[in-house]
Amino acid sequence: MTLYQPFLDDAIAYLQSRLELMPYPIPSGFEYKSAITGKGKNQEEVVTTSYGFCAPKLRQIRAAHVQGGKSLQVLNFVIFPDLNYDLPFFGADLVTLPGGHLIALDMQPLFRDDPDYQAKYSAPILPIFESYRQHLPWGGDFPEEARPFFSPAFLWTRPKETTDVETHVFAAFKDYLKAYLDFVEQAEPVMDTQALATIKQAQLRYLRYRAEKDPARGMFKRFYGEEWTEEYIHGFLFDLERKLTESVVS
Ligand code: DBV
Repeated sequence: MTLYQPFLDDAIAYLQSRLELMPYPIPSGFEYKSAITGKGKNQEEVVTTSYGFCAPKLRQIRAAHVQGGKSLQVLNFVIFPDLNYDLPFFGADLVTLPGGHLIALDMQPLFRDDPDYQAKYSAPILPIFESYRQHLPWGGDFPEEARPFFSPAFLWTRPKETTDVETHVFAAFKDYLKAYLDFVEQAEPVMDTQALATIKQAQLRYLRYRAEKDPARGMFKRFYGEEWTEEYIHGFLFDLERKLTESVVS
């Protein structure tokens, strides 16, 4: 059992208990990818597995799980709502590298600075956020340009101890996911043409930023090569632009 496997198992079981999950297609060759890294005694197999679902109101629920031994474990888990809902994105970036743990957990807003939007989708999360602050303090250095994509309830932390990940981070992950599904349950479709156009622009802004700045790009290129990596990023991890071009989503 690796560090983030329980997170993944719990999340999928929980989603299944509350939503009508259906499979989301994963391009062939991307469900499972393995490579050997390092030399001699330091050789290690790095395996990346992908998971994809959709559900009513949710265009894509997807996870990438990287397992490369004790000091390389990553779970990146994102939920992209349908374009006719004003729902935020659920975003979890759970990263363990030789340098330590790095945790990002948030309901990433479509409209960061809109007070009504904040009242609807950030304020209800603040009590959860506050309840973890003592054990999971602010993680410090953070790319300034990423700020517009995170809410005031952004849990960003670098736990020193693995037990903090197994306990507090796991609990926070479950609380955030539950709160997200509560939002989903309550969400009503947006009908207004102007509002729909604004949502689409916000989704594309987010998606382009994430695809362009994906912090895992370097790692994936080293393990699996450039071609595989770019196809994985644009064809699966952040695929909205492709899907719009194929006009599968309107
Ligand atoms: N991050 C991803 C995906 C990953 C992934 C799809 C599948 O978006 C992993 C894998 N994140 C990952 C790895 C690192 C980070 C770091 C491997 C370490 C990179 C390294 O140190 O080499 C939140 N993730 C980070 C960082 C941030 C985030 C802020 C620190 C990197 C830095 O300082 O530049 N999540 C990340 C982010 C957004 C988000 C920037 C933007 C909207 O949702």
